[in-house]
Amino acid sequence: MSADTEVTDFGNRILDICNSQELEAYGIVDIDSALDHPLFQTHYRYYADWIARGMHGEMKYLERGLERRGNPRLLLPSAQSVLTVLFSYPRQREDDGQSPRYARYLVGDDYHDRLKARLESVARMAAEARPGLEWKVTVDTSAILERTWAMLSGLGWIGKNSLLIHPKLGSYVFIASILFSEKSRRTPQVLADYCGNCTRCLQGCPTGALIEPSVLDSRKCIAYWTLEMRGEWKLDEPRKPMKRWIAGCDECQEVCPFNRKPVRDLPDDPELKQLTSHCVTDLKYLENETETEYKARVKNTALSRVKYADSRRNLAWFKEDCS
Ligand code: B12
Repeated sequence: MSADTEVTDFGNRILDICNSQELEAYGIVDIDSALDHPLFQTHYRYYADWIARGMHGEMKYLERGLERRGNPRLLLPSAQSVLTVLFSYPRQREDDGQSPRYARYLVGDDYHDRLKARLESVARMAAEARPGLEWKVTVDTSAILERTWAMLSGLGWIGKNSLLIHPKLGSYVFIASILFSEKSRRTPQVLADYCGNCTRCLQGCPTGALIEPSVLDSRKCIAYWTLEMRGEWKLDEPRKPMKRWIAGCDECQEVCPFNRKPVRDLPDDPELKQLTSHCVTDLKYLENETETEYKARVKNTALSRVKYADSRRNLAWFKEDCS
């Protein structure tokens, strides 16, 4: 077998593995061709500018990761290709119009652990036939432009809500990736942008955080306030009402036409109840909850990122808005 055929086979082999694992949407692209692509260059410049304008607020780790975002080889020096996989997630429990609300991505066990395990098994299968293959799985926390890589792999476009929208799955998807030390011989495939004239997300954001199409100022974003900001309110502008969100926010996704149709079988009620049991909406319970009880409730879920003191603060904001 020539070296070329072997290289070509690697891309196919990965896609076959993803198919056999029944992954919903995936794509692979070679790093060299992606780094040279105008889309990558534009996105990287956009990222640097966004940081320079302070739109990351207190998320200092986004500043530190600037250089690595421009070159995945700073994460894995031997990297030649990037596989990106999308995982859709189900709805939250029905909103009763008065209780505190949690974002959808919090449903179930912590997605970082779940998706990492799934992609590690993909990588191990790939390595079986290729001794010496090096790989690195990234889910959310690595300094990599996840949405840009998803876009370069033909998985969707960046919507005006700044999220990756897959034409069938919509935007309620997690993005995870694997860097591989072999080439896939696949060049960037970029889908057209189907947002068109629609501006529902821009209008739907209660706090005006989407300051231009696709440009999110975190400092105005409810998800940032409730998940990432530590301690008391410290921005110059007064806080705007938060539409009862106490952990994350889905307003700019709820209004998106691409999220209208459920894209996968929704768990039946008992299953959904169990998957959302940590997203407690009972105000009386929340008001009296101790730190020990809170820690036990959020353990192994993505909600554990919100520390007890900040969860109390979020609840106080909810009560302020609803009084
Ligand atoms: C920091 C962060 C946040 C911040 C900032 C959000 C943001 N829009 O950047 C905060 C805390 C606000 C946040 C909120 C949420 N997040 Co978040 N977050 C991240 C994280 C860790 C980094 C994102 C980042 O680099 N932002 C920096 C800015 C500059 O990126 P950007 O605006 O998207 O711009 C990039 C491209 O889109 C493109 N681009 C975008 N707009 C434009 C415009 C122009 C003119 C140009 C040229 C280029 C361009 O260039 C940039 C470089 O890639 C990623 C994981 C990762 N490693 O990437 C998850 C991630 C983006 N978050 C995710 C999720 C689920 C959410 C929430 C939905 C959670 C919730 N329900 O509360 C909200 C959504 C809010 C929103 N509308 O963005 C998912 C999004 C999945 C998807 N479909 O896209 C990700 C990918 C995590 C994951 N692995 O699944 N998040």
